[in-house]
Amino acid sequence: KKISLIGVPMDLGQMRRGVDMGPSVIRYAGVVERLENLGYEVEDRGDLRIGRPQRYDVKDKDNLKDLDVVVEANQKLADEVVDAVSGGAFPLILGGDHSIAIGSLAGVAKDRKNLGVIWYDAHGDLNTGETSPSGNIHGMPLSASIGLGHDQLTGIGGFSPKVKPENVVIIGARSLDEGERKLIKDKGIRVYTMHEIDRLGMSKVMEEAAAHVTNGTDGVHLSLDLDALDPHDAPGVGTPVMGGPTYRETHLAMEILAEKNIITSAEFVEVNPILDVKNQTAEAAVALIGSLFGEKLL
Ligand code: DIR
Ligand code: MN
Ligand code: MN
Ligand code: MN
Repeated sequence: KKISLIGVPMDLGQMRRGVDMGPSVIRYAGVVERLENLGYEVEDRGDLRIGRPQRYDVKDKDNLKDLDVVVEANQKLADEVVDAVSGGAFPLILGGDHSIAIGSLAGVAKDRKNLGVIWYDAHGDLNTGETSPSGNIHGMPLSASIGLGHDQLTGIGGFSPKVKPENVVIIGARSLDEGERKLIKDKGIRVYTMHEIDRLGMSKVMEEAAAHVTNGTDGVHLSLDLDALDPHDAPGVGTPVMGGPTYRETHLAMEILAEKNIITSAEFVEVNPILDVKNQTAEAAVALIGSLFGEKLL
């Protein structure tokens, strides 16, 4: 089984510089060796070349920061994912900030018309330029992928939407903006907030989530924002929120996905080594990737 690794050194979707080093530190933490030890053939496609704005964090009239460079990077990523998939590989994308999910999903959804998505995140990433309090595009990739927001974002890959709202599950949410809450209700998006995780336990949540995203779908993409984890376990992220699932609970989530063998593409995003403690967050990402790909102690 072949895995294509794609690095996306992009930090323009949010305000904390440094998340562009994510792919590098995740490699440093040993992702290739970890996967090879599990028997996978790993093709490291290296990092995409990402543009730079003349000045950072400049919002356009639609409340979108660095839109042009973000769009260009995502188009490149979509093409790279299509190329990896055409060679029969599992695309594993390393961020970069979460705005890159737009390109990942554009690439993957090209031949999966009913893609399921697991969005493991402290946030909903369901803003648009109209609802966003920040103008940061990393708070918008899920809405863009269901066809909402600026047409340069929804149009990446040349088609829209990439995903149907009924095929999406958000897990770990504990920070949602007003417009995101409204959208979740209007579109009937399944969300397991920390309340449900506390009440049901991660095991039950993952059973239900897996059933939901495989119902009538032809593949499942896992989009894992490291800020989903409790900041105690993943301090190296730009927008930490207290009270998240632990390292252990997140391992369990990955192990359940591995057991069910339903994930067909994945990305790990928002690792920022500048904000981290001894590369702990990249180390966590690599350990979680191990579990997702079937690593077991015995
Ligand atoms: C916030 C933060 N909802 C925004 N979003 C983050 O700016 O739209 N997403 N941090 O990962
Ligand atoms: Mn987040
Ligand atoms: Mn996110
Ligand atoms: Mn984020």
